[in-house]
Amino acid sequence: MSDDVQVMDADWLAFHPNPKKPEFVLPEGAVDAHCHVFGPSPEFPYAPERKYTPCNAGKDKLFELRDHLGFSRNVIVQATCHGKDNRAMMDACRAAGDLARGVASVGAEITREELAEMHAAGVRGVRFNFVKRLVDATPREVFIEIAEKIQAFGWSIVVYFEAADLEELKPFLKQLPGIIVVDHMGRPDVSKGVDHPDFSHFIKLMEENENIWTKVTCPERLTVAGEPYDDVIPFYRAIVDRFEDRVLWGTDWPHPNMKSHMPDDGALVDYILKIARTPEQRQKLLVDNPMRLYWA
Ligand code: 0GY
Repeated sequence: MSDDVQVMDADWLAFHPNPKKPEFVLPEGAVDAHCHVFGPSPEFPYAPERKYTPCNAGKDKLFELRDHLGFSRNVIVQATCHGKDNRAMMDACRAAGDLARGVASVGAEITREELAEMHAAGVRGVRFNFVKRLVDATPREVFIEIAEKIQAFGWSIVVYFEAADLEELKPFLKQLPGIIVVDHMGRPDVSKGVDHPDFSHFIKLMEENENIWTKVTCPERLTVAGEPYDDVIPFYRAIVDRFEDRVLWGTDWPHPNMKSHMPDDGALVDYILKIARTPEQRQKLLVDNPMRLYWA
């Protein structure tokens, strides 16, 4: 497949072309702790095994957005469309210098030397993905092996799964060493309401395991009601109010796989005021927590 065809093949919406300037002035040193870079494909081709083809969204666009929104730093998370080829993410981290960190996808064959090279580029974590529409299943032993290998580097682990899979995954999550960051609060089904046992189980998991953090991200993915995503607010508040030292926030730019609605990233920043209601919570969510996890 030629690169041109790949881009023409993009099967999800392009990111917002001109996001608003947020009214919420972010605290000094704020970190966008969940975002991606895609391609550009002529330089960094997409993985043959990918489940979707994104539009190109390279590092220059990401850094432009960072500055426009008022963030100081990015944590660039490897997305499935690039598979285990972490070059685009690492290139962006290197270009940003100390202003970006990365989270990689690797296989059990990864060597200590390769991990050291990633560490030098700014990588500080790996991502384990369990979302069936995004990846083919990886045996748990492989993840355990990777988790053991990264301990020498002090990295953390990002896990992505959907609410329905939590019960089955729980014993495995408890086995993982170090800090575990759950993407998008484990993707609760917000139509079931904040008091549904599925979400209570997620809260309980965090209560019982102090090494488990979460990202209070992606209202545009979790909403059922649509903009302005008010139906997701109670979920975020339930987490931020209980675990203010273990939460992260990010734009999720360029919003992979959004097929019918593309959020305005400036409006997403304003939404933070609804989910972290005190200046202290916002300082922890946007600065102290990500700095402690990724820059310490
Ligand atoms: C996200 C969400 C998604 C995709 C990926 O790696 C990915 O492809 O993370 C999704 O489709 O829900 O976290 O960006």
